[in-house]
Amino acid sequence: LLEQAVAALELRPSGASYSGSFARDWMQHARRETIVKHSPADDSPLAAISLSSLDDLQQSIDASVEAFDRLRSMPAPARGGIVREIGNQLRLHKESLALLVTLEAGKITSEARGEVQEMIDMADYAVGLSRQLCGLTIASERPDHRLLEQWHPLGPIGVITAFNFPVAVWAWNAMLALVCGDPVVWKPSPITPLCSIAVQQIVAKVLAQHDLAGASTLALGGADLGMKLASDERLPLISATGSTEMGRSVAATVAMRLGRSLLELGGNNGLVVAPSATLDLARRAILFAAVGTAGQRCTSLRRLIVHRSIEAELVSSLVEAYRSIRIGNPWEEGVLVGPLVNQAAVDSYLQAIEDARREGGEVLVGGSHLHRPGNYVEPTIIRMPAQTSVMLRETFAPILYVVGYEELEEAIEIHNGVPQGLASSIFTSDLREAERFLSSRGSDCGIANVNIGTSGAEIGGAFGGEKETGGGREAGSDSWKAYMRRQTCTINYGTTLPLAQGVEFDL
Ligand code: UN1
Repeated sequence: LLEQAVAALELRPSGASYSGSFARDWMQHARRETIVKHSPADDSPLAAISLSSLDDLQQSIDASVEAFDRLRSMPAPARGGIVREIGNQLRLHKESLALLVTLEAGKITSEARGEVQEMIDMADYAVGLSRQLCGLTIASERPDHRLLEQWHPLGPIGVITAFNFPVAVWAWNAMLALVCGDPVVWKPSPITPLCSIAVQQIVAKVLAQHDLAGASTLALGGADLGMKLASDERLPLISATGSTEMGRSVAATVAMRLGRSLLELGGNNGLVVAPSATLDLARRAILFAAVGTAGQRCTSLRRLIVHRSIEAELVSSLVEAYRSIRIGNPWEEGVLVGPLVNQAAVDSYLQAIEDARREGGEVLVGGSHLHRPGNYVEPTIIRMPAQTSVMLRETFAPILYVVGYEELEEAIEIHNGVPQGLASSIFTSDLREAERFLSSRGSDCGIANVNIGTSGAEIGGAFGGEKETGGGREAGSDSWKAYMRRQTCTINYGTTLPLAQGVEFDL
């Protein structure tokens, strides 16, 4: 499978580079630190990867600064034309890219394809957007004056992404940044280097054809590289996706130089099931949200808050469904749950289960690490006596905690009673309950759904969350504004000079 993807994506060492140092041959740098990437599915070695040095990062940033001047001078729809070409290339390579996502991140085939589709969707969205980067014209209080705002490219953007969406989250940022006129310096998770190299190769080829090689550069490495990126004053915006801990240090570093950061950090998502819910629908939505991607989405469902009158029925149907889930090699047909990404993830899964038990939790199904090559664990449901401390933290694994409630007010209080605020859902057929959940006194999350699960958002909406999730918004709606600078302009086309607020200042 790897051979197939490597051949299609031209990842094999060749000694040739497309243009400049940005589509460099990642596997042939003896002087650089090399890591061997193993597949989470069966521990087999996938590739040896050279990491970028701090010097490499400097070169990338230098190149992006240089490319910025050319990119910002192009009309936005022309930039959209380039993004269209990138989107077409991604379409062409969809299967191979999905294969890499499966091999490297352990996603099942359908979800890996979905992730690549998310990139393609973002490209299409950005192409349309390139003709709609609109500013307002505002009524001026002065005669013969025009007041307006316009949006200009911001500058080179630093993009830090996580292993769990190794390519889609890059696209959320890069596709918008490029149509907005901003080059991208990408620091992906070192856990998924092949996915990022593949995408970079594809993008670099297209950009090189437009003499824009520096508009997309890649720096492969760990936190030291990320912090260096965050501290660079030439990057007016750092967009970072990952743990709350990572976000805190990135935000502090960027704030010290008064740069902007766009943060998409931990989620700890809850779903309320009310008595009037269609239980079969709820069961299926819960299954995908809690078990999909082996619980490693930032939108994964972690807390089920269910009305006591239907708790027994819903929970027993879930337990039954969990028992029949196929766990295994993510590329095998019929498998719904692939591996966790690494041993550390398995350890935190086991630790959370132990903590939950200590806090009075009862494991209803699952709870074990499967002892075979790869990092496989059983999807787990734990009934908790109340929302105890283990439920306040995000454990990136398929663990679903269940608590009961009597009144909707109580359910909302439990729901909002965690430090994170990304995605939320309610299942109900009661209009009042649904609207109450979506109201200003309802869910405190950036995403609030009715009768669908917490995960699997479309790219058309703005994606992100509140509180410890970091407040950033990416992908659709007006998220593009974060990648541009707003300029307010006042034009006097008269022959007098009236001052605002009626101030008089004449000799
Ligand atoms: C993430 O887990 O970092 O809404 C992003 C979803 C996906 C994106 C998740 N479209 O689940």
